Amino acid sequence: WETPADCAYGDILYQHAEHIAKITINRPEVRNAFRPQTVRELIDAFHRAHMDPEIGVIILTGAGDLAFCSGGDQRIRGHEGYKDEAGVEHLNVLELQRQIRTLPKPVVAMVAGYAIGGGHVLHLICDLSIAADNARFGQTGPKVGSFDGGFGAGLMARTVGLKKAKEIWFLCRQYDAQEALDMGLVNTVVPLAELETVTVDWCRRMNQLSPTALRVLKSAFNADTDGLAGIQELAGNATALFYTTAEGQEGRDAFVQKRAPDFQKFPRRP
Ligand code: 2NE
Repeated sequence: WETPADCAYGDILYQHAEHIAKITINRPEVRNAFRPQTVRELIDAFHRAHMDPEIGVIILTGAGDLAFCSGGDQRIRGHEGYKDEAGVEHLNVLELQRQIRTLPKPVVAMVAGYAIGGGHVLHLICDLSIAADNARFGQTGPKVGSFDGGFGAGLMARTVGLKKAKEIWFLCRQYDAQEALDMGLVNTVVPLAELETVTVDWCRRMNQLSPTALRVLKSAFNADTDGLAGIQELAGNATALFYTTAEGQEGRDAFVQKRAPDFQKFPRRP
């Protein structure tokens, strides 16, 4: 993995290799809990990977073997959110969730150890989750006076079914990697020592495939759940593809050349 020279983060690491970006939450002393700064940096790093035409797939992970992410840093939880350096309170992880969900490249959660609370929702939001055999999953919200009633509840129910999603939130149990696999919460479970090799192998496979097909499919999977915003995402892909056609370009050219467009030459397909 290589770190770009202009990449100086405090709470995370950004690395890339072979058209894959790896974004690592780097706060192992608190099981990779996030604070507003962590989330700000994650948003910046995901934006970087999104905009980089050399990157096809993104891995999200946590530093060390003990945790993927343990959610919001409870030590700096204030009155109505997580306090930043200036004392402003945030729930900016919700913005990060939407970003991961809508950016048009596959995002893979590489999970060793705990994915708990808001950290559990982060892996849920990722397109694929690869779990090490030491991974443990669960929500703690009702135990620590919190909840995620957005994707944390709705997407969870779509992923594991309504009864199981309610169990996860209402009992605040932890589930091991095999249980997570059995309920469809992760895609595969691998020995801890093979976690990165397998994850990179999956990323390489996706990078062999059509980026446009993956892009449109990702937005298609969001479309019904996300309502008009989901349709906008899917339709944006249709617009971008239409722009590449002679028919789309005829409208632009006619405007620029100050003439009437000639759409008669284009077929009315059945
Ligand atoms: C993650 C877990 C299960 C790990 O347990 P264990 O036994 O392996 O480690 P330990 O000793 O609990 O934790 C190690 C150190 O990390 C800190 C601990 O306080 C401890 O610090 P020291 O005692 O060594 O100083 N630590 C761990 N998680 C932390 C956290 N989230 N914030 C601050 N410090 C943390 C176990 O540690 C655990 O259950 N952690 C708490 C999980 C949790 O409740 N997360 C918040 C859920 S709410 C949320 O994330 C959220 C939301 O619901 C809605 C919006 C946004 C966020």
